[in-house]
Amino acid sequence: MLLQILRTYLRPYKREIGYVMGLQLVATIASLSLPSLNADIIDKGVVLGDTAYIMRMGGWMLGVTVLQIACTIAAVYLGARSAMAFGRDVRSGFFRQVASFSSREVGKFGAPSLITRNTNDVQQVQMLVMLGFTLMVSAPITMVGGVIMALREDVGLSWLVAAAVPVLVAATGFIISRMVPGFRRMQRYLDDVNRVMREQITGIRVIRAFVREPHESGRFGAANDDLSDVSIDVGRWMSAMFPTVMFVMNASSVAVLWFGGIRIDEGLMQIGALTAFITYLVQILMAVMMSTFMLVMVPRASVSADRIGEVLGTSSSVVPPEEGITEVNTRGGLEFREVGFTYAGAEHPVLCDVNFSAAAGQTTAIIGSTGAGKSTLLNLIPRLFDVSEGTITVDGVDVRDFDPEALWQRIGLVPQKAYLFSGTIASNLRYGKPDATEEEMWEALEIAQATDFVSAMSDGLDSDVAQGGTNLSGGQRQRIAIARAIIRQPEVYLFDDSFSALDVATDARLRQALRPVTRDATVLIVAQRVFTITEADQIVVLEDGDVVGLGSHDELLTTCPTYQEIVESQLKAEAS
Ligand code: DUT
Ligand code: MG
Repeated sequence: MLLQILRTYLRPYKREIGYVMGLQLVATIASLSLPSLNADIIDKGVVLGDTAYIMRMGGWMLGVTVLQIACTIAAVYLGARSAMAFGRDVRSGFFRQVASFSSREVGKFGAPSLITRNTNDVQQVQMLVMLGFTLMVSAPITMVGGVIMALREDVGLSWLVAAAVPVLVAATGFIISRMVPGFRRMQRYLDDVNRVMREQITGIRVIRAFVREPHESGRFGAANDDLSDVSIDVGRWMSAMFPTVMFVMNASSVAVLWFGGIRIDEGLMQIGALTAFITYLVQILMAVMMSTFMLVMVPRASVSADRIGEVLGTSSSVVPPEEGITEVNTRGGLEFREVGFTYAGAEHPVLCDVNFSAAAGQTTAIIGSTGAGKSTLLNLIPRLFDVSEGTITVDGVDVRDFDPEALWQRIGLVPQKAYLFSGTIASNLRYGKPDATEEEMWEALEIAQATDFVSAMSDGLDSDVAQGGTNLSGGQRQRIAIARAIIRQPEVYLFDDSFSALDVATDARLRQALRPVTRDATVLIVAQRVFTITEADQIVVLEDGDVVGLGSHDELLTTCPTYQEIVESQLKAEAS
């Protein structure tokens, strides 16, 4: 999965990557040639007292150093830019994918997880890419080239390289292998901390109301402690890393000096060659260490890549048609034909064999106990989910054959949980109709019985709305959501329990005001209160996903026991 993501998202940056590799190559070769030049200066210049040679070679070294610095700066700059661009592309691809998801797929991953995946996990992969740009070329060349150059200086000491490299690999490998499981757990605990925190922020009112703060603090504390324990554990091993590496490097330098000294005494080696040999050994060991370090990041990034790939590989269960229908001349209302629906992963269907039709100009009410499937039924019409069986038609056309835009244009949905976006009252209403004028907005608010409180707000239509509409009351939010649907003047109105947060008098007034607006439209009302729907043209009674009654209020009172029960229970509640 990691490879696949890298291949897909790095492809546009092929040319930049080529430049980076080229620049790194030049820089690495330059840095490999420096110790050897230095050795020449010492052995052929300093020892023989040849000042002209020293100046000439010194000039060379200066030139090579400047070249190396310039190439490294350019490579790092280009590499960082490509890696960041890579991250940006993955995030935007991820975002587009999630935007195409239906509620089913969003529910499968969960919002917090989707957010972590698109931020933290992408960053993990991006870091690997960045490190890869720096090391991919320089590390292997330094290792191989360093060995060759060191051998050129002196073959007699080569066994020291052969001894030092495995020692360093074993030491760093051991330390890193202790850290990897810690990294994994860290990621998981980080998720826990995020989750608990998120839950508490969302549920802060409930927590206060039930005096659960000590309990919740404890819960957060536990998750937080777990995270810090693991981090400390990892940190301990991490702190052992640097001394170990330094120890191996210095010990091998001492060994080179020791054995090299003996060889110089015997006249087998020159002083310059010895200094160059030490520098090459350090360069090789550095490259080995960095490569081991990069190898650690691979499993971590690969876990993250899997998590990203899972989302990128999930296609929406609601697929828009290739060539959707945009224009329909007839106004045929709404029809459910043998509709069945099962939530993903659920054993039992939520809706079975639902049949009814609602003509234009008719009001259809849906009533049923909690969990009967009313919201589900409504959500199937704008294709928040797709039916498992049967068909739903709007204007005689299967909703799955509509162009999504055209379908949504016909529908005004007021969801059970009214969601408003951060912005102003006006910006929220414009979600319903982007070019709505002020007059249209006030008109819609008037019908939705929202004029009073909106005009009482300090800035009227331009008053601020917080994210999710949390600075408004539940009933106020509902009324804005209703106005948002009305302003659109759709053919099909879907009210999901939209009057429940309104007091009885406002409810009645609102329905009164709605009547002229919805004269030619198909209206579906989900309601809890029987009196809200007594005047409906037809009432669908749902019980556990089955339609157990269909007819007007009076008909159902005589034919449908479930409906009788609902009515009786509400009358009793009113009387008491
Ligand atoms: N359900 C799921 N997954 C969901 C939503 C609902 O499994 O994402 C189940 C829970 C419930 C059934 O579907 O048993 C019907 O839910 P729905 O929200 O349609 O019920 P409702 O009639 O709208 O209930 P309420 O009156 O509480 O709004
Ligand atoms: Mg519901």
